[in-house]
Amino acid sequence: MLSQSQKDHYADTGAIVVPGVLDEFTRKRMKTVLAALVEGSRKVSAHDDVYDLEPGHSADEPRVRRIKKPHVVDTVFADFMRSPKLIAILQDLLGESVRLHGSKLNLKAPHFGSPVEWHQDWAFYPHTNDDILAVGVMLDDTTVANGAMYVLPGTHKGPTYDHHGPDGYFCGAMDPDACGLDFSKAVPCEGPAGSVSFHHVRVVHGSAQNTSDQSRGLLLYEMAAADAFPLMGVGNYDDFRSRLLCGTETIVPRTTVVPIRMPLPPAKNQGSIYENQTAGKRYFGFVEQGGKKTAVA
Ligand SMILES: O=C(O)CCC(=O)C(=O)O
Repeated sequence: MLSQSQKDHYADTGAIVVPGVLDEFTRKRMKTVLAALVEGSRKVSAHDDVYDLEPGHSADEPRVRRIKKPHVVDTVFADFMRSPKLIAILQDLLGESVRLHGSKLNLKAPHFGSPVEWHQDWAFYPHTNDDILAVGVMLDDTTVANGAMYVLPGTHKGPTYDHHGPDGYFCGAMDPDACGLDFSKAVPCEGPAGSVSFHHVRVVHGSAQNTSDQSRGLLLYEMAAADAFPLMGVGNYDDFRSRLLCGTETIVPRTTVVPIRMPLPPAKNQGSIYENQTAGKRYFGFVEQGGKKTAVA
């Protein structure tokens, strides 16, 4: 459960980091499962239903940037999202009834882990109300050096920014020059391994390349109040219902006045946020090395 000041901080800024939510035993199990998955990626040469691969991935040097839907891939990830400690925090922030929208595990390997450009998750999956957040489980000690996610406090109360590229197609990234935001005010979500960040679906966030020699794993669960219905449709209704984690299901959406832009026409580069964002302008796509700006693929 959260204290009142933690709840207030989330309401004011759009994000909080709570240490010690993931126990050490489960974290080690997750790391073991993850190591086996990365090992298994040696047999894979293109993105598929499980793997999103870094540029330069090969059988000799496996480079995985995302495990897609980890809650479907291994029970350790499915079990943790139902753990009482996590559910209690979700109910504090979203209400009694909570449904999983989706999950992903973003990996940033030492020195080449891909950046994620500034965006709002809301631009990808608008709903009938915005009682939705992403849970970020830190599988490693997480610092700015190994690619901690940054959030721009208070932006969850502002507009929904344009996430379309110059060709008019959705690209999952804001134009850092046109949006008028001061990114120097962004705050990193840092914490020791086992900490968990919670960020509001509308808060602007992104993360830089991992320039350190420490890996950074971030297990993300997108969680919605059960009465928030996705405007792009529920897809398979049996699957939708099976993702209710606590409380009671409903077929009566709660609608609130929220700024919405649809992610349409769909991104030309499908597959993952990394693919979508290749069509947009880059902010994090450069690293400073020895005073020189170097483009990151
Ligand atoms: O991995 C990260 O640092 C950011 C993840 C994120 O924002 C996303 O995948 O939508």
